[in-house]
Amino acid sequence: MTTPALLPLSGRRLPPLNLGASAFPHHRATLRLSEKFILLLILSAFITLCFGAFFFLPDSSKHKRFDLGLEDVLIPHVDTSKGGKNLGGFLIHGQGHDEHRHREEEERLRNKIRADHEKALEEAKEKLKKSRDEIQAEIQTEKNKVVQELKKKDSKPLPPVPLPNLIGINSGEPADPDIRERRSKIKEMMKHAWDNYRQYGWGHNELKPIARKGHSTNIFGNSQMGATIVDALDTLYIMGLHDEFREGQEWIDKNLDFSVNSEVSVFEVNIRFIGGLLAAYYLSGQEVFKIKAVQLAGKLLPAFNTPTGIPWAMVNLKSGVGRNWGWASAGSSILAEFGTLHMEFVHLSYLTGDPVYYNKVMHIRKLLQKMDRPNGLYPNYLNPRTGRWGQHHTSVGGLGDSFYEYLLKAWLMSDKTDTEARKMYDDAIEAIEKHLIRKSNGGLTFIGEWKNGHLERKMGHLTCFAGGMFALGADGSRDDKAGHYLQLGAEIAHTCHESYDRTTLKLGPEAFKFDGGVEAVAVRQNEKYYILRPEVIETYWYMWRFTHDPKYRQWGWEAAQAIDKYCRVSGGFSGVKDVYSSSPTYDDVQQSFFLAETLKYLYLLFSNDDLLPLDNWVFNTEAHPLPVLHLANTTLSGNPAYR
Ligand code: DMJ
Repeated sequence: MTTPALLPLSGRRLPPLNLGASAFPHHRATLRLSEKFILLLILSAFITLCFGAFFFLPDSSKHKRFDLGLEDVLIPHVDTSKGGKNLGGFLIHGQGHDEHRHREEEERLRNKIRADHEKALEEAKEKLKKSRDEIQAEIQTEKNKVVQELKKKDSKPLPPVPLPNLIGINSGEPADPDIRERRSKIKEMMKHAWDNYRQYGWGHNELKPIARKGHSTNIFGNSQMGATIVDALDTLYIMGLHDEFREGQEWIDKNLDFSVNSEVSVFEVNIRFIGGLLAAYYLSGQEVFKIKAVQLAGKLLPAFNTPTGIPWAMVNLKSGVGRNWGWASAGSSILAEFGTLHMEFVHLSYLTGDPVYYNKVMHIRKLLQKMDRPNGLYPNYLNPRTGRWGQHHTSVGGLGDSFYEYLLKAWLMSDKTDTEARKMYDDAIEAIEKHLIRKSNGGLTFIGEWKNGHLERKMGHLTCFAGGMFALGADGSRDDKAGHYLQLGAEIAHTCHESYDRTTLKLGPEAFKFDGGVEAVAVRQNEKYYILRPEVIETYWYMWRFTHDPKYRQWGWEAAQAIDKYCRVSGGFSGVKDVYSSSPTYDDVQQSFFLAETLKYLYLLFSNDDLLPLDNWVFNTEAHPLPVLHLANTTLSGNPAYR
């Protein structure tokens, strides 16, 4: 707008109107502007008049507009021949015009409303004739439609990322016919576990193989997220069970939905679901797995909204509200839970180009680095509000285990460039060896737990994974102690084998003691169970890969036979309550980690080393293989280790 200079407000007087522009050529532009100003005044007076007329229309006219609907009166039109007033292309009818037409119009509308009501009544009557189930099914269909719409919105394409070199994803057939036969047997066991889950527990998290129905535990909240499907996918893939893999993929594509009002364990969902989906993505290249993993990760992020950034143990997937386990020391988060996110979160940042995941786990690492550590050990409990340790319990088994595992694996996964993680691992292992590892009177090396100021001479089944970890970390160890750590791995493998061998069923108990004349045997009744856990077989497999000592295959085969003999039922595989009893009772749960880990490690034990070679793949704590990221030419935002 050019008018301000012409307005009196500017303090300048308007020049006199000059009709002959040529008389004062230097005023030509000003005079034209003055004319425009007058025209503008006339036009605005006219518009004001028209608006006045519009607002002062008689009331009855307004009522008609209400009755008939605005569009019936404001009709785009320019024809004023019937007495209407033309305002900017809209024709407004005056009072008294077309009374007859209005009445007809009203009548038509009333009839339409009546007909609509009758139709709605008819439909309601029809609905009432339907059964409760039919009505619920219809409601569900509507809900599904809404969910599908939301899913479409969520499924934004992710940026293309160069895939790491994926080596050895479908070979490994051993030449030895005996080993081949053992491998086939493991595959058959997988098929039995899967087929029964497929038949009786499909879509549920786990299976009750005796009751032949779905099962779940509090780690999955009250959700039905098909944990077994997601956890089993990569095992199916490497075993060449492609039809089953596709079934799983289809279920995930159509049904796996994370907008559920359910409070889940952040750790379990990360290692089983995100780890499982990422591994399935890398192995198969199917985008759906990557998309689901990223969607799910987004649902876990609110768990990090604590005063320290140490995440809550649980988060409600819908509301994002987090909290800790009631049993954890003074409202603490658990070391093995918040310390077992690194691998998956780094891969998420790599695949999405979004540093948010990477930043969350690096923040945890930095915070832990700054803390005092009693005897150089990391206690199991840390309060996410205060940033202080809870009870000074330390364990390489439950509550602590996979934190140490992920320090080592962060280094391996970064193509050995994340030296900060390696240093933290080396420091921690030195402290563990000094304070927690002992030899029993009978010469068995065991890893105890630090509790209430003394060493408890008890080892958990969970702790047996450490044999494999020591062997995996041998190469690259400080002061070139590779031989020492491989030996330590072998000793732990031996002790854990003893814990199996000293039972009636040749299956390991949940925890075993080295005290009061007892060696590698469970004493308490509530520690005698075996729930299809993988840790001992996991260690056999790592030891086999690094030593090729045939005893590890032999020990693995003993365990596989014992599982097939004592845990197999017609509806799948079940845990047993007492490994020292010749007539054990079942716990009636087929754990999802049996398919993800136990059977996968057994299968790998009887495969050649070129199936998922350890130079190229790092297994997360749920045995989901993730490729080593060779990021020499790429960067992962903000990670100095990857520059
Ligand atoms: C698995 O879910 C994982 O290995 C986890 O780290 C702890 N152990 C269970 C199976 O025993």
